[in-house]
Amino acid sequence: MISLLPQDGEVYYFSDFFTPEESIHYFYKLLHEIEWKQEPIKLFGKEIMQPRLTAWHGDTQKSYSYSGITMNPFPWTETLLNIKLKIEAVAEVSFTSALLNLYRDEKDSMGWHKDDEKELGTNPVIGSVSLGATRTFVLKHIRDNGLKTSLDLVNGSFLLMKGETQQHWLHSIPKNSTPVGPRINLTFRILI
Ligand SMILES: O=C(O)CCC(=O)C(=O)O
Ligand SMILES: [Mn+2]
Repeated sequence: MISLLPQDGEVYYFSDFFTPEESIHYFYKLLHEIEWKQEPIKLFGKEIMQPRLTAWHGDTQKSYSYSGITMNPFPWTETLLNIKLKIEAVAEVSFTSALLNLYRDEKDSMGWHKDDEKELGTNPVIGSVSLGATRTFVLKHIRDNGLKTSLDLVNGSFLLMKGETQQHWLHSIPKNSTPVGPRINLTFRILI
């Protein structure tokens, strides 16, 4: 496997991880069975609504703080457990929870951040599944100005971030310049 990052972390991309049939099935299953909500976040002391819908599922009763909000997990669904089993075989870890994101259209996005909450420990392994519309994922190095890489996350793909990635790189899903349909992203994590 070849990392997409030149230094300071490891990112691996599997474009055809799920078949198109599986991906469409999972997409509609999750679209309907998940209680999607638009949650507020604190930005520079002000509460604003997140530019996407989210949900938090996992096998722990511990709550999790994310971008200034605390999320209480819903239990795993059968769909999420099936997906989790399949990615764990490649990631070689056991995930304890997942943050679910629904980008309704091209205007929904996720700003620059690292997944470095203390509940994730040092050098977390993060497994990210993409279903539905293709969106661009951008990574930029924190110190090395201009060190940037981007890739299109397609339907049925799996992205694995590990090593020191969350210490040295920020990532984001920018708004899309052209109209796109909905996309579901699942980021599996390990809460310690
Ligand atoms: O939608 C994506 O691919 C990224 C999601 C993400 O970075 C996150 O949930 O922390
Ligand atoms: Mn993230």
